[in-house]
Amino acid sequence: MTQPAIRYELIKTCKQSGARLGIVHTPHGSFETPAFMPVGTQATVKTMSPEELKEIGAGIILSNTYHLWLRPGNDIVKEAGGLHKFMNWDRPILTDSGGFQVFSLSDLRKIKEEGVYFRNHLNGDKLFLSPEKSIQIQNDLGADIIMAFDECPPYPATYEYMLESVDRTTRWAKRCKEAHQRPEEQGLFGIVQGGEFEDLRKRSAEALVDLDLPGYAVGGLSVGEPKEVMYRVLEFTTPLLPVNKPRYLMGVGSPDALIEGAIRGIDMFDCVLPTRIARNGTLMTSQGRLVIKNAQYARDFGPLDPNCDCYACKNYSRAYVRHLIRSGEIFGLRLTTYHNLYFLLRLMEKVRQAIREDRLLDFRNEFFEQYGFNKP
Ligand code: PRF
Ligand code: ZN
Repeated sequence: MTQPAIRYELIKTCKQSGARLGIVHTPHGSFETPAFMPVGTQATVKTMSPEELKEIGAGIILSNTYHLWLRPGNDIVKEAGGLHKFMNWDRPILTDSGGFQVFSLSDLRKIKEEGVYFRNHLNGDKLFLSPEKSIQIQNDLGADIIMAFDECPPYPATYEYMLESVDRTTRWAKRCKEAHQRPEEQGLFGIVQGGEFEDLRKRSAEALVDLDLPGYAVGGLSVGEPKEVMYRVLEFTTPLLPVNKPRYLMGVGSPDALIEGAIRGIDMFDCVLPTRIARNGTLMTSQGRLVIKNAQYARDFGPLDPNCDCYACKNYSRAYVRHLIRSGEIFGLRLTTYHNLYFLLRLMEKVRQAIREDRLLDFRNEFFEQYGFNKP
């Protein structure tokens, strides 16, 4: 009897909120949940070495099927011995299926039952991606967790369109499961769609749960809807998912949404937000967002965040980092990225500690007070 690639261990549920403390076990080791996954689209988390990612406590990172398929090509990554060896990262990796990237990066796309026809966003070539093709690429890349090929419709979408789309995504998920060649080494997660519609989320979740996949994602959120809509969808969607499997909220990474997602039973998150805003000079700090280019920091010789003990905050001032970012210096991008990821990974540690102590709602209220958010 072979072991499944992915196993979720539920440690405890927060008595105050219902949030879950757990451990996800993978062929490349385990990570604690709720977890934030830094995004390494091109097999690198921009500006960060794998050693630095380990130093700040990243337990798992995400990469993208679509980008690595186009460049350098999944055949080359496979020849290198897989994504872990190729990029020198020996902890867990999750790859997104390419569905979402096709929808966000490529215009002129045509969705058909067999898959999606579109143009390469780099050179305009005609391309086709299908459930079978996405899984074959993800089998070549060799991540610990791979994602079903889904459609992420825009917000808002009509009920009629969403119904058609949800059923297609379900049929695609079945094809993904059938195409998957390495279920003992890679866990295939299903993606629940259905937009803001409760009955469609239920229809999607029930059909995917029937496939008995090792984990489930909630997709189609953080696509422009108000935060309150996202929270409400999570409230009626996570109870539809198995308690003994991890739940992943795709593309969400703002501090408030990470906490609210954990409160609603989410275990995994990913987002380019911390790394992307870092590169345009926006810092996530204990007092809220800070735009380092602003003139008010020109003579501020204090740390980026007075409540942070990361490498950047311990050694460099706001005035210096402001200068680096304004001058387009690469070291500035490294420092702001390092700090933002450190900030979010520490936040997730605090969330896990608060669950351990049955006080996640209290923690949410204290954090929002400091960060300057309004409670939903
Ligand atoms: N599907 C996939 N990837 C995603 C999403 C989705 O719905 C989202 C939605 N925020 C982010 N990334 N496959
Ligand atoms: Zn810092």
